[in-house]
Amino acid sequence: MDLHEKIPNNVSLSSDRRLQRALEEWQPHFLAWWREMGPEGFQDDPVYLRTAVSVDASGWAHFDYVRMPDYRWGIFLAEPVADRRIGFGDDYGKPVWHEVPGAHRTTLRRLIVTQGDTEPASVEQQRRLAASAPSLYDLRNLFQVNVEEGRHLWAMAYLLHTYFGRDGREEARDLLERRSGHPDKPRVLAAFNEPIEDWVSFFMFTTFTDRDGKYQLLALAESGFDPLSRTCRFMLTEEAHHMFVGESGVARIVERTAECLRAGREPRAAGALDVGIVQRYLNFWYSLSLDLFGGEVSTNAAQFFGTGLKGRPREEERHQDHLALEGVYEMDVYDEGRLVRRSVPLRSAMNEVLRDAYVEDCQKALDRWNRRLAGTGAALVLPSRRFHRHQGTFAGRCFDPDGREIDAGTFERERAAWLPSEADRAYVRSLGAHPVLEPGQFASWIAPPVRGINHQPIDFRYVRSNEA
Ligand code: BYC
Ligand code: FE
Ligand code: FE
Repeated sequence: MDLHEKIPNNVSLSSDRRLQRALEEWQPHFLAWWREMGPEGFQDDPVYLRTAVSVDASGWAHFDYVRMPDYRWGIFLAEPVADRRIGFGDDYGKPVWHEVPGAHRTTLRRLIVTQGDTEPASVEQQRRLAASAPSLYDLRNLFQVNVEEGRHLWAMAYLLHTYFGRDGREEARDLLERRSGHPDKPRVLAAFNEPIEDWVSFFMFTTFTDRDGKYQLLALAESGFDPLSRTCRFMLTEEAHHMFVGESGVARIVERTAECLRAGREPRAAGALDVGIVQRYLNFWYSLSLDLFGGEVSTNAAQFFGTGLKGRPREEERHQDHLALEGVYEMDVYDEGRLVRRSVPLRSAMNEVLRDAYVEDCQKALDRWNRRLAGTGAALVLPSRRFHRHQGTFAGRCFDPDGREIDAGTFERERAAWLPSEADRAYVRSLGAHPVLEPGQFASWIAPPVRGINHQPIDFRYVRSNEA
């Protein structure tokens, strides 16, 4: 582990002078991007952050105060697996690639760029949230997520620089040029161009959109291109915390709501959120996140699988047939305007296979939230996968949250019942008009966490702001 290098890494960067120079050239551009597009405010305040110091499962993290621009962003790959073999697709059983196979170069680069693009995008989306932070604890968690997404960007920039020559360098620069929501140079995937202007959105995003990240990373961790696999395996260890932030954030919101309901109080009268508004934010971010899996039937997905570049989560344990040439997936798709049942060749249905695993995982999060609501008569539900979709076979049509097709006029009339309205957003904004920055204090709409970070007390000074 070279932790004291300019770029901390476990890839022996110092033995490859050319690569080291290229990355040291990219680094100031990254820092300039962070200054411009990273969190607004608090850049000079010490934040109690976790930094990667080793890649083994037993305690890779080190906690200390650090100013965000001084964060030790580095390049960390999970340890190699000896004699690893390609686990699926046409090259099943052959040794994994340590260099980019020429025939798959463009496809692979595109996958890496798509993954890499989401990381800085999320930082950009979340950059104004500090001004409405519900507590120092939450502020710190936001910044932790932000610096780690920054590190995920480093991970993909490393692959582009190391394995894709000149065009890789250009792609790595472009990752710092696109901007979330920008009319001329937007981020690649739709959900990453949506603003995240309040903390309810932030917690829903880290629950649902970071969870897409988990599933995409699980699929890429299976890749026959070993450097990508190792990179994604280590990223997954960081991803778990992002989903914890989201899921526990919503759980704490719901906790407050449930307290009000049990006491026979209207949640809004106590400065909390009613179940309806939580459900509408959930509907919005869940449906956008479903879109991130791509079309139900996809030749791209078939190609990713066939070429051994992107597999299914835990391919070896979960599946017997690693070629997936014979199986079919039964699904409803639109054909000439009519919904019909189709047997889709399994390889072309890989996006849906991944989406299935994701939906199941999301349902578990909802079950945990609903336990907090027990006894109140209220519950949260996942809307139908058809609801509010912009990619795939259901895009361009209207469905209610139960999945019944409706006409566009009905959808528009019901929109405010199903998706966050301007009034909802205004209400949530009003709750965050002032940040709560006193240690141990929490905004009215969110319960304190059960415990602090890294065994620290809940009223710990997680961000040492406003200090001389
Ligand atoms: N928005 O064959 P199709 C994360 C495009 S999140 C806009 O149906 P495919 C994170 C598609 O590119 C994980 N465009 O889909 C989370 C294609 O374009 P072309 C990110 C979309 O290609 C929180 C066309 O539609 N990682 O890490 O099988 C914070 C038809 O596509 C969208 C990855 O995504 C969309 N939602 O699947 C921070 C992994 N969906 O070819 C980080 C890498 C589809 O017609 N990416 N399109 O020009 C992939 O594996 C695939 O590109 C996708 C799309 C799964 C995204
Ligand atoms: Fe990430
Ligand atoms: Fe993440």
